[in-house]
Amino acid sequence: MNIAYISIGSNIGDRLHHLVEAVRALQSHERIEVTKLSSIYETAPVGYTDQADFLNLVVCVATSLDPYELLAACQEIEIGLGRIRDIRWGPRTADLDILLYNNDNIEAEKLIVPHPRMGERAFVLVPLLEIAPAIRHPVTGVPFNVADDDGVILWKKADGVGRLL
Ligand code: A4P
Ligand code: MG
Repeated sequence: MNIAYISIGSNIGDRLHHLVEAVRALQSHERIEVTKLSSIYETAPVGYTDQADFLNLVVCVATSLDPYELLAACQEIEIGLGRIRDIRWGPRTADLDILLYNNDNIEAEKLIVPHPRMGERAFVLVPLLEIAPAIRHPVTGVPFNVADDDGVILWKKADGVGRLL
């Protein structure tokens, strides 16, 4: 079984509903099991800043899918939740990014793992470190740490995968 961490963000409409539906869709995939779920954080937009605040969380999954199959599953879930890609880094109903997949280092055209921007993003690192406090960068071996958690506020404390769904 493979272990992956996935970051989920939403900043359009009923953000909590979109996160819950995304986690539910992952959990209901026959080759994915959600094993850990972080708290939900409300986060100021990074990159393209003229947009609403996000809700973000991170899940840990156990999966028999390979990384490309997992990416395809994530993209199907995004589409199912009505995601339309227009502005890069822009508003979205649900964005699922693969942060880590085992200790793999993947640099393909469609998939880069570890996610290239994860180390600078408090909206990824705060929830990731909540569920995986000892995690290290698989290539450098350096532990991840949050330099600045400004703009990341605890919004709903984690109470288990079963309770959220
Ligand atoms: N892709 C490459 N590597 C990966 C990966 N590890 N996981 C490719 C998922 N996708 C990966 O993504 C564009 C392409 O990235 C995909 O087709 C896939 O083949 P996208 O989801 O279509 O577009 P995007 O999300 O706008 O771009 P990207 O680069 O994923 O954006 P980011 O860097 O994820 O930024 N601020 C807050 N507070 N919270 C957020 O959640 N999210 C973003 C999105 C910006 N600012 C944010 C948040
Ligand atoms: Mg994305």
